[in-house]
Amino acid sequence: MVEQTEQTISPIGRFITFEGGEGAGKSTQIKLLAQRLEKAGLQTLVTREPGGSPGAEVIRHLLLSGIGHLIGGAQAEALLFAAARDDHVRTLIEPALARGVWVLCDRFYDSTRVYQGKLGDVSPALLNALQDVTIGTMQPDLTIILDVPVEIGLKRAAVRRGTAAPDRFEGETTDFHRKLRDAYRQIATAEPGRCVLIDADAEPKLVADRIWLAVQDRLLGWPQAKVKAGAKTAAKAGAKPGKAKAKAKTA
Ligand code: Z5A
Repeated sequence: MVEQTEQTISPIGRFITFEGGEGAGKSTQIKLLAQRLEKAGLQTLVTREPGGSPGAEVIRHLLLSGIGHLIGGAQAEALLFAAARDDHVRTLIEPALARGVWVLCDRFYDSTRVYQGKLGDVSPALLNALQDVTIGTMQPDLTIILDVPVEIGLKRAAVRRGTAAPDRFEGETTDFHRKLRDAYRQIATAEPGRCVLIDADAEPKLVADRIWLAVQDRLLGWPQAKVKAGAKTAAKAGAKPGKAKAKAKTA
């Protein structure tokens, strides 16, 4: 079961998703951001996809074993990811946001769009239908896309894996991972209001600082973010949970 932390009191819940290719550093950075938010007096919950809720964690095991792919290719996987997401959103994410918690999620629907859509050729019509059923009009307030050169990400992932066998997704080719990176960069370009592309090819502390500036700038409305980052965009505080609209920014 994924680590979940809930600490202090938050006035407004926010939904932040982390995306990126293999070894981009999502798990590392999500924990660092949670620590900073808690220090700022905000209540956080760290979760992940696939998984996050007890039902979705069961489906995670199926997906990472490769069974979904074996029985029906990328389309069957898309259905399984959607089933897991439905449980995760209904039982964990929405209730937490309603309580004013800041929810930080390691991967969300952009992963389906990239892995099953762009790379797996599942039709946009099916993906849109699944999205309607699982999340409706709910959207992350902010999506942090961590960007690293493929070779570096794969090297990091190999070090972390050690002698364990690669899972269904880790076993893909370098070409697959290159296309993955391109697809994420395209999402960042197409949806600058929701997404921020972060250069994650740096020391973890430096990457964490870049993320923190983006969060301050877009969700907390702290002016020092603009000063330190030399950022051009204004923060958009006060939007409804799950509905924030901020301007484009790349860090
Ligand atoms: N998937 C999908 O197909 N469709 C969907 O809808 C969803 C998911 C939701 C889940 O894998 C798989 O499911 C995923 C996509 C697919 N497949 N892949 N690949 P997962 O949950 O098991 O793992 P992941 O999400 O892919 O995580 P990851 O890429 O393996 O790792 P990461 O979270 O991005 O990185 P990390 O664990 O923080 O760091 C990796 C290592 O690098 C670790 O040893 C760190 O200490 C090190 N690290 C981290 N940051 C740095 C920096 N800055 N410098 C140096 N070293 C670092």
